[in-house]
Amino acid sequence: MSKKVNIAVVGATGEVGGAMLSILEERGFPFNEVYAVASSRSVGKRIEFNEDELVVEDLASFDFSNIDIGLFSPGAAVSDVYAPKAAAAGAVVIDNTSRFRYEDDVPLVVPEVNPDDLEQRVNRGIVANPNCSTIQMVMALKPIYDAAGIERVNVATYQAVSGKGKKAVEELARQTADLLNGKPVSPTAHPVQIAFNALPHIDAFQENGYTREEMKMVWETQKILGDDSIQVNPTCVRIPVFYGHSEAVHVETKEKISAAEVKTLLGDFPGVVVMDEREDGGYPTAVTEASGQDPVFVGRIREDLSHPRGINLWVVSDNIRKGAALNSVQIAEILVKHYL
Ligand code: 3JN
Repeated sequence: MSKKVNIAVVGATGEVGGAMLSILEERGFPFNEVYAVASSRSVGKRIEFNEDELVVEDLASFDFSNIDIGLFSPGAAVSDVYAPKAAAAGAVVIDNTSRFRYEDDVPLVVPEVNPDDLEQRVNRGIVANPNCSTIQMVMALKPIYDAAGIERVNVATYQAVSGKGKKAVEELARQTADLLNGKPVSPTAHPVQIAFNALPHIDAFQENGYTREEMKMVWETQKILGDDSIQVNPTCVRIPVFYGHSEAVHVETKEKISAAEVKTLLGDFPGVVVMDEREDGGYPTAVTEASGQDPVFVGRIREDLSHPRGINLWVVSDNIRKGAALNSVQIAEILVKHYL
């Protein structure tokens, strides 16, 4: 990478924005200037970056004409207004919200899976970053899809509270402490008590009985793999874990594939680490493997007892890193290398 670019991180004070800044630094991203941008509430806050400090600037008045890449994670309603403005000013926006994901002329990209879709960034100047639960699942599905085809995916997620933002992280810590101290709790960030509990409810309920988080997994898996015939049946569950989503994924392939073949394919796939020993701790977990790390970890790879072409997987990854900030920075790296 020779060129150096100007980056604006929009939503810089949030969980994902903060991780975007750390990851730009960690990966030696070829930036010239980096700007921290957020809503007026956060203007003037200071964020440590690259042995210096960034002072948060106001999104409402920020001038994007000097920006090459906008890394956006401010919430869908804010992206709705500001991503097109930034694109019109000449920046390529990588948007981490659901606002543009389902629009036909906006590419939805996981760099290891469908990097060539980035060609379509020219349509609107916007690239969409998928939902965290989808990203880690398609990373595990892609090599299986290429080798054996996929008819159907049944998935149950076990999602960390950080997916819901900083207030949800704080609420889990506070509720846990309060309950252990015999104090009552009243939920605010989560719909019901999250500490010592599991909630089958992430994002809004839809008319078909699924939640929007579940439908995101359906729509996004089909779009990223470029195959509307793949059937996806998700149940998304919030659990009292801080960082790292886990998923029990059951795949029904078109052609028979053995667990051993799947293990080899996944082991060779970039960004995936197979951890699959049939012993205590011989599988990945959110706390012991995923949290703070880059890969998507896959374990418990086994053939389905109840289906002739079924494969079971346990897929774990840091929802803030590969599920959001890292995936966006990887997209930015490809843009710099091949397109800008
Ligand atoms: O809850 C999670 O674990 C992931 C949540 C993602 C999320 C939360 C609020 C709004 C999104 C997303 O990225 O899909 C959105 C949204 O942009 O719709």
